[in-house]
Amino acid sequence: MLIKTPKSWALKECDTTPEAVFKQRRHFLKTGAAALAGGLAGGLIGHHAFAAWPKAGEMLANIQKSGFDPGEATTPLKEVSSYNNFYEFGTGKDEPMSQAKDFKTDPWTVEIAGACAKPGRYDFEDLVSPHQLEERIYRHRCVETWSMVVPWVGVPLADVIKRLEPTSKARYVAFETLHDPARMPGQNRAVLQWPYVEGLRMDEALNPLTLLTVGLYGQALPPQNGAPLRLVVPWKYGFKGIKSIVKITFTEDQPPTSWNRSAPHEYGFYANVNPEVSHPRWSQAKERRIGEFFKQDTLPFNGYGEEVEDLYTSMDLHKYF
Ligand SMILES: Nc1nc2c(c(=O)[nH]1)N[C@H]1C(S)=C(S)[C@@H](COP(=O)(O)O)O[C@H]1N2
Ligand SMILES: [Mo]
Repeated sequence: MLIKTPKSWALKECDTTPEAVFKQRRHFLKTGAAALAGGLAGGLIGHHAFAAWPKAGEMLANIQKSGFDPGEATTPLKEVSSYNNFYEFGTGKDEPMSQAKDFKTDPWTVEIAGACAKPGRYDFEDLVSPHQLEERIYRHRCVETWSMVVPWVGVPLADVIKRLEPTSKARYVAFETLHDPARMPGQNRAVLQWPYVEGLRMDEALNPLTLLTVGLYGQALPPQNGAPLRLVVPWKYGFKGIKSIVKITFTEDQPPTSWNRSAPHEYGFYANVNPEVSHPRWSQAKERRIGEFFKQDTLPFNGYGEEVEDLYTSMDLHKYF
């Protein structure tokens, strides 16, 4: 499709064009066509923060430190990027690192659908770049009882959602991972129903802790950690943190989630970290921090109770696990 109208922000530039602006405009011309072709509403794109989005392992610019820090030792990048769950690239913890090594994430578009005023196909940078990138050090607790402490980089999901203007019918937000067995070899096996899907209730999605994540340790996400765009929901088990997102849908009904669909009595929709509710096959009372020998107590809501317990006051968390 031919693009005739330049973006509104591109018109606002003054006569001196610094190199960075020139580069980001060129980048827009390269990638913006897909977004417009998909029906992007005018005026939604902010300024790109980058001439080109950094590749995995390259440093991200303009990251603001945040107050989110549990004050615990962070897990070395080497561990965070070599001990992974990402079944699209194998079920072994060491497989995603090797199998996702050449995974291409540029260009990357995200389809926005459902009950909102700004549906369409967006270049992922256009979803993220207008917002301030933040570093947030979060505890990361897997349902299999290992844990890490990770300095993620991202933007509050709430900021992005607000710009997409969900309607009053939007009670949930559904997320979908790329489905492309040629690029994701694990999808040639039916270990899960593909694509991987996840969901949050709207108030969970809007909670300030929920981070739409593009990096870790100041760098663009390595493929095995969900490049270029993943979710991080620190008070929930790790499987809610869906990786390599290509679609976000605002829904009226609770969306299906991969692990709940696969084993409903083992994995609930909520998946809040809860030391009092055992997994049918193991206790959730303790966890092993990667790199440490002794187990430690698991905290309710993974230690984020103050921030999130109001979301669940009227709910029986044994029933809604
Ligand atoms: N698409 C997709 N997302 C996924 C998974 C997956 O298999 N596929 N695994 C989940 C699980 S079980 C966990 S614990 C976290 C692990 O994130 P990390 O590898 O960055 O630590 O990713 C989650 N996101
Ligand atoms: Mo997990």
